[in-house]
Amino acid sequence: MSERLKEKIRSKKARIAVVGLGHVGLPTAAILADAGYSVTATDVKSEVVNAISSLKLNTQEPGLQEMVGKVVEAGKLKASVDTILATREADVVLICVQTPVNESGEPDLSYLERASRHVGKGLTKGKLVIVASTVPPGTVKKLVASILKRESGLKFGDFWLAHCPERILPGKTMQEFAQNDRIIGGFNLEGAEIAAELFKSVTRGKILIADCLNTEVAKLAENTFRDVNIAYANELALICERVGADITEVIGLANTHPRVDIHRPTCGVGGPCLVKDPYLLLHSLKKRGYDSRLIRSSRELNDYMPDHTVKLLVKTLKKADKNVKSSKIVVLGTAYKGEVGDPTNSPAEKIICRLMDLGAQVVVYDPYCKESFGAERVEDLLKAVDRADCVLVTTDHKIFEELNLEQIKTLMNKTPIIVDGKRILNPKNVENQGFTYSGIGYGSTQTYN
Ligand code: SAJ
Repeated sequence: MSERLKEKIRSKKARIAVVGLGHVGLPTAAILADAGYSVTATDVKSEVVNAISSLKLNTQEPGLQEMVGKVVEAGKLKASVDTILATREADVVLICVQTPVNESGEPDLSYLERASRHVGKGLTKGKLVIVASTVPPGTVKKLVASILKRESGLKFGDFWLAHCPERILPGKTMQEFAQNDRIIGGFNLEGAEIAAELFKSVTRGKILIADCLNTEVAKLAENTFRDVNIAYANELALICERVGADITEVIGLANTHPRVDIHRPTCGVGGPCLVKDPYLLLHSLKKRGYDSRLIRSSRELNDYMPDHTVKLLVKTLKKADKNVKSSKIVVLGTAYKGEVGDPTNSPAEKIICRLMDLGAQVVVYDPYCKESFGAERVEDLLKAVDRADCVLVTTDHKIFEELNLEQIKTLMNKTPIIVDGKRILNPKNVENQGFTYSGIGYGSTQTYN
């Protein structure tokens, strides 16, 4: 039976359903359709489905809009709200739904449960189900497998189940999907091998097969590694501020060691993944009577950085005899990271709210992201900085690295200040242009660049 499905996949005759059309599901559906498969993309939100059918996508992902247009017009991709029917007609089903955590850091697997129920109702013998979502350890073998069995009435062996977590970087999704190595976890080996056939047809990267428990933990390890690494960079930044060193130079020097790769410090970690994936792991550990102090304290330190940034800004204003209450502050960037328009968990939210609580006049400028978190949003940078006391960089969009400081200075109030929350500006350049420069991890006045 598995050979027949593998052959259908190899010949691109396999019909595919992709469930959940967020920043992973939609590119997945488009890329599989572009590879030649007939794909039905489903989502419970009719507005998401209509946006695809009418080609009115709300995405800034480079290349995605064009690819969706191409495959929809070619009839290779269609969108629907009916996951049960899509599953019934499919040979392979990919579940790409979100796995958020709630305020108290508990996983909210309701989206995955609902998707699994719908897939289960449409599941018949001989299909492969792949979970692409990032999940707590044991979720695929326990939660998903049991829902699929219950809803379909099938037993193991009648269908296959695998886990293939995404590693795509929003902003580079289309090329990363095609080039990254993939880890594929099988409920059993046969399921992993069939899933490998599918991904072989759409990626140039290596395909690594393992048990799905190991791939669940590996995916969480990847993102908690990044969060811990960023927390370490932030810890070093706080140290540099106190010892009078410059974190950017310190990391630049340390990373010349062949086996050191320290990430970049930040005014805060945002995005859909790094802020919640550690809690998917921590929560499952708590149930097992263990707490990872390292992962938890790293998350807490990263969550502290927006507060630290506000403290730094207030201190810098004070040094220039300015009071935050009567200051106009321009926040550059509400997207959670550079070159994207997504404000999900952006550190700018906490920073803007705090500054407004302190009585500052806050204006926001971000050409990628419409969100302003309650502050005034200005479409034009020069209007934003007009009569401003301080410019605060909170997103590392490339255009913020090339600010026309000379022009900006003429528009700002006297003793203009720049606070660099992403360390994307050169302190000496900024100071030579007549600004007071302050930044995360910038304690040094002895920089030589
Ligand atoms: N950040 C730093 N310093 C760094 C790197 C990142 O402060 O050195 C900040 C960013 O500014 C951002 C946050 O961390 O606020 C997360 O950024 P990120 O570059 O890690 O990217 P994400 O959150 O978009 O993570 C995505 C995730 N993939 C998907 O959502 C499909 C995640 O699962 C991936 O592991 C990650 O890309 C990746 O690096 O591939």
